[in-house]
Amino acid sequence: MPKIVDARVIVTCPGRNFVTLKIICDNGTTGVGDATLNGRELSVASYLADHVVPCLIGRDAHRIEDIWQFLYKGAYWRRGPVTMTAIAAVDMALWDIKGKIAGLPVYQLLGGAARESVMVYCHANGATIEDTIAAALEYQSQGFKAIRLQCGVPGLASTYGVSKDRYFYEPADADLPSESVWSTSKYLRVVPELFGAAREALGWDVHLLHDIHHRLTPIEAGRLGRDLEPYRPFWLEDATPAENQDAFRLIRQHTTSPLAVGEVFNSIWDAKGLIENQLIDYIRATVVHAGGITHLRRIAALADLYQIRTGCHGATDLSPVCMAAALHFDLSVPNFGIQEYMRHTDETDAVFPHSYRLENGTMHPGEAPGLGVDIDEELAAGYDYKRAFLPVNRLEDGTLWSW
Ligand code: GCO
Ligand code: MG
Repeated sequence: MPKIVDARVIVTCPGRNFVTLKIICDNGTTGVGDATLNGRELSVASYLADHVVPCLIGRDAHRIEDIWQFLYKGAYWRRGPVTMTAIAAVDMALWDIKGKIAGLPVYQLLGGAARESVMVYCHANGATIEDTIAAALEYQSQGFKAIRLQCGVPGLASTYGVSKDRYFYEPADADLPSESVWSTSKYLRVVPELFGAAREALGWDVHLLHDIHHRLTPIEAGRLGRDLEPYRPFWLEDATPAENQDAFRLIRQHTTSPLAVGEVFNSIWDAKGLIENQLIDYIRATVVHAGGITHLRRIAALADLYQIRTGCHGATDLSPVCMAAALHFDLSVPNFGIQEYMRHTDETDAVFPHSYRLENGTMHPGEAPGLGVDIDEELAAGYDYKRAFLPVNRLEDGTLWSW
């Protein structure tokens, strides 16, 4: 058996913070797992180093399921983003090790390719509708088959999804949380206009997506969904906060626009009601925040019973290690829908050399054994952790709102 003899938690900031777990076996095989929780990075690093790593030493690295159950049930305190991100990092690293020992890419261990490659969506955003459409046209000409559209809201200084940089989107931008101002009524006017202009400019052969980012009430989301129906959106994401899964019933009663939820979910229990009651169409949970490949497969299997498809979160705060793991999962899962793609900076890509590739709007994890991604520890050591918070949101009268 490959015995775990060491595990290191590596914190690095090549443009943004990433936490990586590297597990080392007695036969020299190593595996990596992403443990990044945006804005709360050091809590996962401590959870791993202080409470998980000591329990891993001496274990058989092949026993992925048993180690998962040990860390989940054995902690007594179940679930939560910090715990589940830490478990995910261990799980990813163990799949990486198993693949390397087998001499196979992880997707082969998960049942093999269920498709040739996976469709991704990219991000077109701009301060105005015109800027957003111009960016979308550029992505369409590069071969992307699915594009997320976000634009500035007239009358608001800034809004979610619109970056200062044309190519890189980084919301965790301040040493203490910056504050944005939000107006639902102003926002609800601009989105149908954006989608109308987009269909005119881009035609009907490209999928168009939009992220509401938890800001509407259920009835407001029902209204927006209905207003967008003529433009056939691929999905509306995070229409309303999902702590109350029943809230989505109200949205469903008012619109046939497809709904996607779950990037902040960390276990199957967050999604169970939404899935079993068919209140959503796409589940956005991903490897790093939902307990690793092992647990995400369980969520996908439940979703498959209800014709709900996957749409894994893939923003820049998910490291290339998570991206690699997500692509192995995507390629092999029967009910794959779409994968989010946001480019990492060159500095990040250099710290995490990888075999996955992007071509013509689709991605493939590559054929390297394991996950096909590594961390260059020497390079990583040159980038010190930098505290960075996500923004908070307030209504125009100062009331704190979901960001
Ligand atoms: C998305 C997400 C991100 C999140 C970010 C928070 O759909 O990609 O909403 O933009 O805001 O991942 O850390
Ligand atoms: Mg989102």
